[in-house]
Amino acid sequence: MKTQNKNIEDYFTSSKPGSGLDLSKEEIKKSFLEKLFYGLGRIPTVATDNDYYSALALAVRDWVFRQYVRSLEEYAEQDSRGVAYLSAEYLPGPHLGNNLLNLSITKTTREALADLDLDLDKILEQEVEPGLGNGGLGRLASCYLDSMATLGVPSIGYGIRYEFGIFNQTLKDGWQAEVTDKWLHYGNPWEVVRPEIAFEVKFGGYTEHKYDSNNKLQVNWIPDSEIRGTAYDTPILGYRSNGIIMRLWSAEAIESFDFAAYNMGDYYRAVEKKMRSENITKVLYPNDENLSGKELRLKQQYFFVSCSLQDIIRLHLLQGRELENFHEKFNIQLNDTHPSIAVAELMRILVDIHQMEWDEAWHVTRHTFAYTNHTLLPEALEKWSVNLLGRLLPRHLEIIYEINSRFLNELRKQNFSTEQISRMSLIDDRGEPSIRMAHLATVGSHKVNGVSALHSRLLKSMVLQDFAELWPEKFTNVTNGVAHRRFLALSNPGLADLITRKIGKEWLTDLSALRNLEKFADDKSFQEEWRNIKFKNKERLTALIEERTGVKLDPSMLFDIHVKRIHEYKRQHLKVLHILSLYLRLKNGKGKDISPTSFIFGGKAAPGYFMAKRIIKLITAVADLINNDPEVNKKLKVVFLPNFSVKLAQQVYPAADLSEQISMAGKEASGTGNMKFSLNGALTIGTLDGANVEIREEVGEKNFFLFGLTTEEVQETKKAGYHPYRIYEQNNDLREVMDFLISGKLSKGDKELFRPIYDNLLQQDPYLLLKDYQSYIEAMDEVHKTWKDQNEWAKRSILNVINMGKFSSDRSISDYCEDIWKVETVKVV
Ligand code: B1N
Repeated sequence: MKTQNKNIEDYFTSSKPGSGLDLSKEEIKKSFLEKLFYGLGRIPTVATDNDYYSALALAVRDWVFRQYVRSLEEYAEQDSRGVAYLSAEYLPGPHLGNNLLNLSITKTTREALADLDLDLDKILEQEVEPGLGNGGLGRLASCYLDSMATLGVPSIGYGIRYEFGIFNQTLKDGWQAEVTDKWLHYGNPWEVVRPEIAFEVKFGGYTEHKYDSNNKLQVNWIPDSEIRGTAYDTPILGYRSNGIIMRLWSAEAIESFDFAAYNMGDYYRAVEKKMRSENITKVLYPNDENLSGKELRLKQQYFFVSCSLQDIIRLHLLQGRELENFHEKFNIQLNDTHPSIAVAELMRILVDIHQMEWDEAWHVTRHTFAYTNHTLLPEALEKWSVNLLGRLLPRHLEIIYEINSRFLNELRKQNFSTEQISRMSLIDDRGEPSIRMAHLATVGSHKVNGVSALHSRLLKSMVLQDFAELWPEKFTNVTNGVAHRRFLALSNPGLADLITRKIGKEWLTDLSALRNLEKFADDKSFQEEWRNIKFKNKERLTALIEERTGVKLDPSMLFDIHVKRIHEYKRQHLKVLHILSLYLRLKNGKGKDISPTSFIFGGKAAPGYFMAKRIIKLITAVADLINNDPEVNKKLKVVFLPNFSVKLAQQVYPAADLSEQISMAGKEASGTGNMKFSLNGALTIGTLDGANVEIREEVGEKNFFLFGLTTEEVQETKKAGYHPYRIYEQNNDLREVMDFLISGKLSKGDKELFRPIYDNLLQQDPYLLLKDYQSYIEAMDEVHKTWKDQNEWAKRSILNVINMGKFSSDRSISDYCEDIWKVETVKVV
């Protein structure tokens, strides 16, 4: 089929496809029924809810692709510079509701289905979300795809199609139990497999070095295995606009059978080889910020990087371009160091395969990549042992050594000290030699950014200090943002509706337009409407929590919510200490000032993280104690909501009164939950960590409950020699709370169950819970006092929401476009 000089629309003679926006009820009904009958071969008498979901999803996918195809044409015409976003994780959340919103057909679809006696909400409920990420980092990648689509950034998101995503969390006797995720079990109507977009990826073996007839060194990599990666495309639609593709790679064996073995009758051995290759994309590593250093993880990283780079180069060459100007046409953003082997892989492709001179290839490479750092935690900084990397990727190891030797020579020329040179080297040879992936990513990129103002500052003064001194212009900040259409328009329809009634729809594409609500902040009737919406959201969450856990909350209580991955630095256990202090106050008859509160926790612990799992057990033990004690359970309720996910998050944030953002200062790179809570009208209690600092600046000091040490004070405290035991000795309330942990009252007399937490806090307390305890308690008392004035609370809630403009991922993506990618957006409507 010839497409040159012809618009896609010209192929449709009878009816033009137009856009997928604003479809009529009849069009929706017709497409839905066609998909149900002819797409799935189902009639209503036998159709299940999942059939209805699939039929609607398939119909919607057509309209989404329609928008995507129109964008493609536009992008091709403009010949614009493109972006490839490389991320080992994505957490898109359910697609259906968001796509309906972006096509502006939610209401019409609801009516179309009602005509057929079907309920849209029930159908939406069917969708199983792709849990292809651990937490904030994966969700951020999905927020960014949403904004890149909306703003019209010619882009593609590359990643891994894990067959099993993040485990499902259940509770057994109050402990986390992991259940395998099976998101593909009922099929996935959103993706399209592209068997013709498939690449081969090599592993292992050795290299041969030879000089060719021109005396040029030729390196040949002879691998010992090869695996094929096939593309699965999911269209991601922007708001009433463009679409882009999330392209995930799935591994398969090149030959389905090992024929030699098969012919000899060893059928099982033949199939085993196939299974081994397909292992690569089987399962997501469920660790966040604590890396496993496992061989399979490195294989996953290289596998998806290699497929993605081959694909990007294919696209570049397809357009008749030369590789010499690859970097002028493509930006590749590295989402943390997980895809950073790409630096060596691009060098290999340019030098070994396309015969480019090293210096030129290095110029292209360094101008192609940009690197986003997401963490300063030492245990999360990726390092691969030289031994392992050399065994799996022998040629890449040589290339990394070459990059390093040239880089260190530069430093020597510039008179860097031996100490500095060994600190900056890509190879850490203290102990078992390993590659510092953050250094590789930094050296191989033209820009390096942190994810909040504070984090970017700390990145420059700590982890990458030497590099920041060498290349100050390379370092920049892009504060994270969130997809406000998903996390406000879609998940909080009541609030979205009120906002739109007052100020129109502008905020959907420009979140800073929320400032137009300022004049209503003091308006009593507006405050009342605001409060009613929150109350309804809390009623809905209450029903969900009762259904899932059996615990019945009271929606008139303060909903104090702590949801995020369970990690010691995030200090869920500090929240527990506070709850126990309230409990003891009530028990001692000193609780009259306490505002009735429901404490809601959620979040997964890495399956091998001992302390995190014990913290979950502690929360559920405290919940059991308090919820079953009639002396306190009118004032306090505690619940752990299992299996926190994007889908659940969309129901949790809109129901929150108070957002817990209580990490030890200097540890949370940004946080994005903090933004989603504020966007939905929760007030924050938090430390000066990550993006909390900027949230507080935007919403105003008065509308944010601050406590705790600053990053600098944390550093000083540690430097001076920290002795948590002394704080314990001096603070009577704290001592009572701590001793309660090992009293056996939380654990049917078992005094040892929580001793690991107790001992850790009294002996090391690496995240300074005891040091921040008193300040946290005082800030919480202030929260309870403020809650008693419901008008004041509503006013502060309104001021939170209307000042969230900065935290839309649209703003973040605009920053990336201007500061890092230098791309212009191409809007298609
Ligand atoms: O990335 C988020 C930030 O908002 C959070 O503050 C930060 O903690 C989070 C290894 C990570 N940093 N590092 C990870 C995830 C998976 C993995 O295997 C590390 N996640 C973050 C978005 O910037």
